[in-house]
Amino acid sequence: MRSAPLTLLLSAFLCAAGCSDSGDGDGGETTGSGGATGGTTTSGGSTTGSGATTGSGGGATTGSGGGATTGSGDPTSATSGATSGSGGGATTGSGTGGEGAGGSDGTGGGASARVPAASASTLREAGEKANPPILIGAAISGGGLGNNDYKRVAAAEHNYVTAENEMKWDALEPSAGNFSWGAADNIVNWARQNNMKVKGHTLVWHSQLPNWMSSMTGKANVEAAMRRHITQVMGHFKDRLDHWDVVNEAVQTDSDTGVGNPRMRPTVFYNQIGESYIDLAFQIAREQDPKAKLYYNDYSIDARNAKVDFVYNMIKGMVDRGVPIDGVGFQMHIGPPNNEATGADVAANLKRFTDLGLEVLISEMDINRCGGVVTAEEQLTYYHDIVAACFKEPKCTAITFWGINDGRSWLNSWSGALCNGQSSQSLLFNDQYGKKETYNRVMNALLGK
Ligand code: 9MR
Repeated sequence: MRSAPLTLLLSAFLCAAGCSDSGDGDGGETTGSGGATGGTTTSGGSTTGSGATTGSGGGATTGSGGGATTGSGDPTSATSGATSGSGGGATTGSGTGGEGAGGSDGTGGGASARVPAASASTLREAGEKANPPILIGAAISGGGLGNNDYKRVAAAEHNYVTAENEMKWDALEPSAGNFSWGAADNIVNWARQNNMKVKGHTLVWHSQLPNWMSSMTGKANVEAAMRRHITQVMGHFKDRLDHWDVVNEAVQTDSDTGVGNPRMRPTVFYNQIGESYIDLAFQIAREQDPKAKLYYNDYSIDARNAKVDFVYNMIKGMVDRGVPIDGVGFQMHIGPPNNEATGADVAANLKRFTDLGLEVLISEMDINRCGGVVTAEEQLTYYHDIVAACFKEPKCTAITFWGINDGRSWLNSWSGALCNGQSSQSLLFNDQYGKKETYNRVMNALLGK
């Protein structure tokens, strides 16, 4: 693992993970905005919240899921009845696929190891035939869905979708109390037509937060606005989504590589409510859906560093207090501007969190080649070993890649990623939607090779 150059550290510090979306000219994609210091998106609206509901915390406990079933091994069907309770989980399996024990979005129950499929012709098939199954996801953009090749590859290879930008606060509630569902509905409906499960991303985050919200003052106002947003958004998608990133990137360090002075990020939520905003967000989400999987999601908690230690203590505190959290998403943005992690690093980190009784997910994986920080050979090794680390852990329930093809990667156009307009070469498919060697390494890992 190489250390990040000073320029990288500086630029990373100035812009927390993710500032811009490259797209490739199809239009229709949200441009990024906002960084660690708060959103810069334009939107009107009042600065005070309104329309709050009252209510008390949910307080549901976590529960280890699992429990699904025999049958097709299709995670989208296996998940539907298996969100709570314990148990489930195969300890062995034939590896021929289709047995489906354990449930794809359960934690694998008592499974001690995941058994790979004997063969598969797509990533999705490899995930569905594994025992227990594992969801194979991609970040999907509205612009991408305007391209037939993109749609074909996305649906053939994945069974899990995260909207890249369309379900963020600025997209869904651009002005106070006024919600805009169209772009998000398009992605969710397309996913469901293709038997893909969707994870809502993301309910509470400092970035891509409209100005009316990021500039709000007063604890009661911010609590009320947060409650309204979570309630309305989860309510709108209630019959279609039961996975949610509830709080995203609540912790920061001096470098976006996860090194130096870990601390709570000073967002409008933290500044006005205090650290308890995180518990509150999960409690509100649990009130909306007693069965949904509720996740905390963050970047640069993949390597062994100060940030993951801090996040571990934060999450352990939540579990100890009975806060209704089901799992933790490791974004897995490897290379500039974020951390570099080996398979062994990732395995060790996943284990710490599963030992708390939680699921873990790889939630936004890409490996950036820009700036010469990660070599071609290192990238292939990381792709294989990191995916294998998740696959081998039955409580690692999903692996999502942050995009489909290199040309559309968010990394290409963000200065912190050192690409200067060049391709980040960070994903599994090239610009003609052909499979790259990175794809082969991921497939090998999913087949236990
Ligand atoms: O890929 C997203 C990009 O198009 C946006 O401009 C950017 C804005 O912050 O957000 C990107 O996605 C981020 C995700 O929502 C949260 N984790 C970091 C991701 C990459 O920046």
